[in-house]
Amino acid sequence: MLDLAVGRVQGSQHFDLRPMRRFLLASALFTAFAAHAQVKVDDPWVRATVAPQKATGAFMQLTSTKAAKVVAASSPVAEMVEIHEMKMDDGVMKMRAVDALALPAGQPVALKPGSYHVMLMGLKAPIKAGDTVPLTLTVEGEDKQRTTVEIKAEARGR
Ligand SMILES: [Cu+2]
Repeated sequence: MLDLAVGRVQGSQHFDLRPMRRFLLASALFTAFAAHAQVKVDDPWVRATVAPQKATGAFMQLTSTKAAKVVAASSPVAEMVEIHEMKMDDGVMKMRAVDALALPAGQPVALKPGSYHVMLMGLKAPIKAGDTVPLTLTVEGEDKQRTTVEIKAEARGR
């Protein structure tokens, strides 16, 4: 994204803009990109499944440059995708869907087995170890601006 912005600013020099206009264009682009939270995704993976299992979890570590939250998730391999939380409740491990997953600025948030995860439900086919599973997360910043994060998660055996 940043490379694209730099390319566009350099490309504008072909139009022979006066220096002031060129400066304004560069500032406008910088502001546009700075307004969005940038989210880094580390080690995304999905637990492989065997038929007739219709659901599985996706795990990763997310670090956002600015305070933001994950408000939605989707994947072409599943009919429904939710953000889930696992918690002990009366000695029983239970999971439930959450509306949003908070990403504090600069702090890594782990989605891992036994904790937060992306739940893939209504799988269209079993997910084999080694498969690549595309996931899209929708992230909302404090300014309510939404961006999407495209992820390629590797399927791993249990
Ligand atoms: Cu779940």
